[in-house]
Amino acid sequence: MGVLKHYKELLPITPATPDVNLEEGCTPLIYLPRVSKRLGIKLYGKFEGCNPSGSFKDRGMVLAVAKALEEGKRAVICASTGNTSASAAAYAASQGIPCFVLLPAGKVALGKLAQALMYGAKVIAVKGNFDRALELAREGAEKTGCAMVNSVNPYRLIGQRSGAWEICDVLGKAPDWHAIPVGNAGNISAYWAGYNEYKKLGKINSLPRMMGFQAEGAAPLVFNKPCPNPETIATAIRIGNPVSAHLARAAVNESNGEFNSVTDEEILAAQKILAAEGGVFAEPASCAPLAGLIKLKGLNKLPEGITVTMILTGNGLKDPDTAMSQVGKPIEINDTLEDLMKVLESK
Ligand code: AN7
Repeated sequence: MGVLKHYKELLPITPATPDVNLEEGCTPLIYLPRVSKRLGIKLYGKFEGCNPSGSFKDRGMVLAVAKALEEGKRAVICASTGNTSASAAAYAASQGIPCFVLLPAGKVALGKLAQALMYGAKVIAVKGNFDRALELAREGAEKTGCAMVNSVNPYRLIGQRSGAWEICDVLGKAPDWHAIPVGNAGNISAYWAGYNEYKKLGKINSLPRMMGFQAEGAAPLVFNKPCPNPETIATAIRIGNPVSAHLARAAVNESNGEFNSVTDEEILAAQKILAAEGGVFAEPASCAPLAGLIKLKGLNKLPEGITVTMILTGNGLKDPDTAMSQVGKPIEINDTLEDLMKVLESK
């Protein structure tokens, strides 16, 4: 039914809020038996890749675009490592308003670029990194009156709280740990706010430890200082100066959580494990939490038997290039049964 309808009572919806809806939300919370066994925990992946534009961004974008229209704005603008732009472009298309997206040139996964272009956004490749593109987008929004739909827009984070509500609605409780990738640091902040709201409403009686994971080459929250030249294969979280750093720090401190970093190699290994032992194909950034859990297990810092939800923030199909560089090629055969049998009977 879409996030705005599903959680109408918990969102700032007024009679004047337009009914924007791409049937986002209600994504599957998938129990992962084989990966759980490997880690000695109960592990669930919330597969945000099932959202209409293939990432968690749709939860907040639907509200941000609805409120922009309600406030009389007639165009949206954002900077993005890819998923925000795909989501903004999709909702703008559904409402028939222009969308401008600023991307770090050459550093956006192919599927995300294809999406923004197909949805009809004006796509601007900035010769600079995401952090610089975000500064430019903010200035452009101020000068033109376009609605800024990055997570500096408060409605983005309010809509993203719905992920936490869904987890609690399905589990009937909060998880022990909430594991999540951290880039611009909005999502971890939104989830923490969402869990707290549910606790206040008496829908859950405990709160999870918020465990944030960053790529080692782009880990300003782990190393406690901005990273001027962020670099990682997980381009979605190639961010050096997160706008919601203060909120994310508060979430981790208040929940007795942690920030940890993982290497690109660990991320790629985790992506393969999630696919080959979990049956779920998530993009590299989304696999930072699993990489982190594996790392913590190796350090004897993962308690036995706990319930962990990890947020699989984006669909693996968005970044086919990275995936293909990690796996072998198909086995090519002549169109004969003899050739086929050779393959089927080989060890
Ligand atoms: C798959 O699209 O910042 O910590 O511009 O695409 O809330 O930023 C994407 C971020 C994790 C990090 N996983 O979330 C953008 C953008 C995926 C992402 C994150 C992003 P935040």
